[in-house]
Order: sequence, then structure tokens, then C-alpha cells
Amino acid sequence: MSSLALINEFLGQPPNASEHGYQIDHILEFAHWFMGALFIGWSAFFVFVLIRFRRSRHPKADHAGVRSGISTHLEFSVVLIEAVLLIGFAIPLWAKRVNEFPSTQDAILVHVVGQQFNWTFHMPGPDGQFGRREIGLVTNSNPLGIDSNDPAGKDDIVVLGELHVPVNRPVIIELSSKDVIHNFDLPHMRIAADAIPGSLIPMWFKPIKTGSYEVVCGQLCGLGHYGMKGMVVVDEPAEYQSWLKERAELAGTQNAPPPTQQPPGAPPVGPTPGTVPPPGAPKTENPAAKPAQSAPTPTGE
Ligand SMILES: [Cu+2]
Repeated sequence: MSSLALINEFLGQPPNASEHGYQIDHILEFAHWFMGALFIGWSAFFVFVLIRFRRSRHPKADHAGVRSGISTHLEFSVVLIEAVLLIGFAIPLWAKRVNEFPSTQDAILVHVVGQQFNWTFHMPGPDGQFGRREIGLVTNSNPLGIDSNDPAGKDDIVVLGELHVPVNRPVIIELSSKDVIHNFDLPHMRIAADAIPGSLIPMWFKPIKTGSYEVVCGQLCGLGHYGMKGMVVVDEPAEYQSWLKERAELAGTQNAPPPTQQPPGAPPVGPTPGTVPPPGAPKTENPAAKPAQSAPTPTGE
């Protein structure tokens, strides 16, 4: 494939590293060749018309115009090719991307949260359960506001900027944003999606090559947009396991501070009336976290 992907390479498309990426590359490559042919064809026709119907040869306008049916045939074949591209290839591929998610048991689940100007990755840890997230708990040391009273969150892994995933296993991402609209773009994996505050956007890919791949923000999201980069590192399964273990051990020591350690005068902990649930919060309340929520806070509301 890569030896034939002349236009993709010429336009700076990085080499593909995902399972479905080749299909996207084929469509891109074909569409570019097709558009190139149309460009040359129409340009040649334009030049021909300029010369053939120049004023010195045709001082009087011909109001009847073209009598042959060739342009109709040409235009019909262009429409036909475009329809085949769209209905035959693009829409089925898109439908597969959005409807046929891999089973969650086999996949790596990650919550990705964008904020000005970095990416934070939230993984469920050894228990496979994402801890409750609460916007009121967000601090510098707890960028996602993970509730330390929620048992499911105790072993959660939160990493800033660099995510590791194993090769040849699907990765399912739930994407959200803490502030403005960002775009989680993984050019090597041929996926990108907007991170929209208040929405959870699912996306997935299956990396097939180990290596480090850049994450960029694909939406102009503020002054620091140019620096909003991250890294997805695709590891061999053994390396991934050791990274996971290391991060899980770190998480065990880091996710400890109870919310009562807030400095005096800090904004009240816990939900304030009328707050919108933060992106990524589980749809159902975790009953284990409930009693902790009513624990007295230093501000004593
Ligand atoms: Cu951004």
C-alpha cells in the first residue's frame, strides 16, 4: 500500500499505524487521483475553449451552443464515480467506525479529557471500574476531580500527556473536555474527534505497529493551542503491563488525599446546586460514594 500511496505521502500524511487506517488511505488516495484527473481534464477543456472560441474566429455569439452529447456523458460518469465513492466506500466505512465498536472486554478503555492546553488520560486501573468524577473536586493535583471516597476510583490511573496502549488490541476512548472545544487527533491512527464540553464522544482504533505517536489538538482552542500535544505510545504487551503496573503503584500513593485536606477558604467541596454533571461522570450514582458525599466539609455549609 505505502509504495502506491504517492499522493498521500506527497501531502504529508504520516505512515498508518492502525488496523482500519489502510481503508481510509485507499479512499484518500483514490479520491486524490480522481480529483487530479478532473483538475487536469477541466483545465485542458478550459484552455481548449479559450482558443477554439476566441473572438477573432467567432465575432458573433452562437446562441444554440453545444450540439453533441459528450459533456452530458462525461458529467454523468463523474457523478457516478462520486456516488460509488460515497455510497460504496465512504459511508460503509464510516458506519463501521461508529456502529461496530469492539467488545469492551477485549479492549483498553480510556477516558480522554482535553483542557487548555493539554490532554489527560484516565484509565480504570486493576479493578476495571472508573472512579466517580466530580467537577468540584478538581484541583491542580487532581485534574479530573476523581472522588477519593469512591472505592472504584482508588486504583484509577491518571496520566498527563502520555498514554500507553498495547499493540494489536482495540482501544476505546471516551472523549470530553473541561473548557472549550478541542479535537483529539491521532493522525497515525487515522482518527480524530471533537472534544466537546458536556458531551461524551466515543471513538476507537486498533494500533498495529509499536512506536510513539503524536496526539495533536485539531481545533483552534486558544493561545496555547499550538502546544497542545500529547503522545500515544504503542507498546509490546509485556512493556505495557510493566507501565501499567508502575502507574498503578503510583496511583495507589497519589490518589490518597481526602477532600477534608482542603486549605481554608477553598471553594466548597461537593456538588453545588445546579451544577451540570462533569463530562465522564457515570450515568448512575455510585451507591458506595453516596454517604461520603454528605460528610461535613470545613466550610460547613
Ligand atoms: Cu485544544
